[in-house]
Amino acid sequence: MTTTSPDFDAVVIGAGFSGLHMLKLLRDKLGLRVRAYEEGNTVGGTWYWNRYPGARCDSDSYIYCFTWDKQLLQEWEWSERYPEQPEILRYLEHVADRHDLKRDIQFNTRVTGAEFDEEDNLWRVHLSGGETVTARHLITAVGTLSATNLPPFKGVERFKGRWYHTSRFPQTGVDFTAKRVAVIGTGATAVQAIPEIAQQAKHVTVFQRTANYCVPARNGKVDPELVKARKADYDGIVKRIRESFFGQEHYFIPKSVLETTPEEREREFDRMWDAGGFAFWLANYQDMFFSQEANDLIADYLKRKIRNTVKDPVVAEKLIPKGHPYGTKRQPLDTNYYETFNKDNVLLVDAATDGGIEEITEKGIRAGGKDYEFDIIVFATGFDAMTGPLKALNLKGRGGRTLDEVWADGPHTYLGLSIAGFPNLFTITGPQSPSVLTNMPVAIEQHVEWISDCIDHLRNSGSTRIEATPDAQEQWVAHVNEIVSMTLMPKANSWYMSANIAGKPRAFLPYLGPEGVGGYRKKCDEIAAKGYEGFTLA
Ligand code: N01
Repeated sequence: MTTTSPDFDAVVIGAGFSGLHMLKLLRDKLGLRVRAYEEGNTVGGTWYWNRYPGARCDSDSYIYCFTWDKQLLQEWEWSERYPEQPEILRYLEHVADRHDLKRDIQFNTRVTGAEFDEEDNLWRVHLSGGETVTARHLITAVGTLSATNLPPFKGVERFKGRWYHTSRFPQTGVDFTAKRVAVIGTGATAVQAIPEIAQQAKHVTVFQRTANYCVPARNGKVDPELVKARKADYDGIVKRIRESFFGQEHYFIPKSVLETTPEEREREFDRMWDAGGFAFWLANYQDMFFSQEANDLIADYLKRKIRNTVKDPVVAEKLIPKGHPYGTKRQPLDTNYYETFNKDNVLLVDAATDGGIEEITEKGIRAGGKDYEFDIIVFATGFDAMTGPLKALNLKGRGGRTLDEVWADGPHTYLGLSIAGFPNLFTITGPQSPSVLTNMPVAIEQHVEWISDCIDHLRNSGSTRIEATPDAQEQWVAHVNEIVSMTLMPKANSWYMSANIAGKPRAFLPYLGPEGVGGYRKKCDEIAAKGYEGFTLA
């Protein structure tokens, strides 16, 4: 083994929330030589790419931000409870400028491949410009929902109008005025976009494959007194969200819904419904995710809400989810979603009752044997979640093994941040970590801090290599799967279960630990304290 000095101590891939924070810690805290590569022309990641109408965060803004810049927590003023994409992008630009991060980020540069050099213990990283750089550590900050899923609909190339995927909207926006628009999909993205598009367009047709349970976001200005109180309590807030289950100030009702009277639970449901946001999903009765009977009671309330809101009973029935328990798919937050289907210019085409999409034609879409004509088609068809962005990097670990090979039956990771056979690689919010089941910045900060501490430890102990052991990894995979099998989550054909992509092996992608991201943090800290148990250091 030689000890060739790499170009960089670390290469970070991506300049969204996670890449910016990783760069900051490694460069400014550890004093390392770090370079970040970013495909976009500026920082932002998810918030750079997702520019569709209505794009905004679904977590409350006071906790959807970095907590490591305490002064910025005091200074920054969010305009709303759930700010829109441009505002979040402005925030990330501000963070990058304030900490002078851009000088170490190379924009408009995609990582096209990387292989681990076993001789020199470093990664050779290939860039879209043709350059190759070397780094001791390779850290992926590529996001969890960044590999666009454009299903292989027959005939897309024939369509004479314009089409867009929500995750790749043009920077100049799209003018829907006087246009006949199709939206394919009814996930969290479509639920945000459809009401906005319907306000502009001449006509909107929504193609629904699976109906979703939506709850109101209740966006708006936040009471200045509450803003003030939160700013005064940030130390407490940060401690609470870090130790919490979901990285939010939401806590389950410590009771079975089956033990409540109809009046009592109706009161609680109304309270959560009125509060808006994720309360209904993440602060409901504790057996909601475990007992079908409990779940049915909660789902019934939401079904009533849909029937009460949507005027046409036939449309309402189409919008009522049939095949999966409530909460087992990501909760979409809505602003006038159900109300939008009361508009004269909105039509719902439901795969189950009207027939699914057969093909894209020159003039529009054929579904259920019927032709629909459009000027614009919007694909709100989601992502190849979690494993997709990592596989797209074309990484080669020891022996030239690829992620396609080692993940042929679904992801295998240790703690969701390391992969056996891929030394010196860290995956921020990787598969089998809490990631998407939390308020993302909380999960990101936990991973970034842990990785930074780990690299510091390696440096101090003179190690040039760290790798998860296959045993520790397989125990982690078994643990992830055991926990989720105790819940109702596997009953849904969700992207959490890898079920949204044809041919993707069915596997639960995130980690739903018994104590959520708070418990996971403790577990990761214990592993570090035991000298990085489950890893080999050399
Ligand atoms: O994607 P999705 P998304 N034919 O996969 C349908 C996050 N997010 O972009 O349910 C017909 O949820 C698909 O149907 P089905 C959030 O974590 C965050 O909406 O698979 N339809 C579904 O209706 C979210 O969960 C925020 O049967 C097809 C839709 O397309 C994640 O991003 C805001 C199809 C895709 O829904 C992804 O949400 C928005 C096909 N072949 C989103 N393929 C924030 O708060 C797919 N569909 C920051």
